[in-house]
Amino acid sequence: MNDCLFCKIVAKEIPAEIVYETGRTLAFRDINPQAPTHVLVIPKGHHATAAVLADADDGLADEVLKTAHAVAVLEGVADSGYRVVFNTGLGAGQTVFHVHAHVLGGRDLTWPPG
Ligand code: IU
Repeated sequence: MNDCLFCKIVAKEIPAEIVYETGRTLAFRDINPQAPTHVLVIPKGHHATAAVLADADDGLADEVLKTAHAVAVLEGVADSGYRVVFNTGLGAGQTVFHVHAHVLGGRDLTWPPG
């Protein structure tokens, strides 16, 4: 049995507010938003981290990035500026091990991140 939370969102076993979808990616609102726009973009297939996704070498990482940009356009933050973040590994704060890009925007974003 697959206990991955985000796989369950893909399977519609757990509800999420989906904002955009392609054949191989899904974008839904983060339940604990850190900015007016905070959307998570995932590949529908399970890959634990951005590193694993990068190694998959099948164009899926491209598709995730294109979906992130499409979300920024849909959310109206593409022109003002937005951030795409992959927390990768425990030390970087990754808590859900189904790779996801955080798309953040709608407010001034400071640098460096915490
Ligand atoms: P992280 O990069 O792995 O730390 O991000 C996980 C995100 O998943 C975090 O921002 C959570 O608020 C978010 N999230 C969610 O949107 N829905 C959930 O059911 C759970 C976590 I658990």
